[in-house]
Amino acid sequence: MSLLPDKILRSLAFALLVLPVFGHTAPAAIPPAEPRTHVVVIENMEFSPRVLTVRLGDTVEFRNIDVSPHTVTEQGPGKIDSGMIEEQKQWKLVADRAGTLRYACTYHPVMTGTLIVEAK
Ligand SMILES: [Cu+2]
Repeated sequence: MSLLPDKILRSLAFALLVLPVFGHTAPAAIPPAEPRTHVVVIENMEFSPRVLTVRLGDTVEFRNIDVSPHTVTEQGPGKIDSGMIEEQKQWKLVADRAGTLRYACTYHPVMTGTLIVEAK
């Protein structure tokens, strides 16, 4: 019986010394990726890249380095519209909706692009 308190003490020591270590070294869940910023260049009447895949929460910067203004305007029922992006200007879109966004330039409907937003 005289060993019992000793055992209890050892168990306590184990709990106090070892468990916190385990607590710190236990494999953590992979943290969600930090939001990123992607760039779509508008040049020579084209969006480049024409198809871009991003993750929910990412930012897409449309950078117009062309010689004329353009827009990024969602096709279909969507409402996303940059309005006029003048030469040497940019417009940023935060991807806050998962799915496929098809867009075109209002002034030049042949200019099209696709943004694929993946859920996290
Ligand atoms: Cu255009």
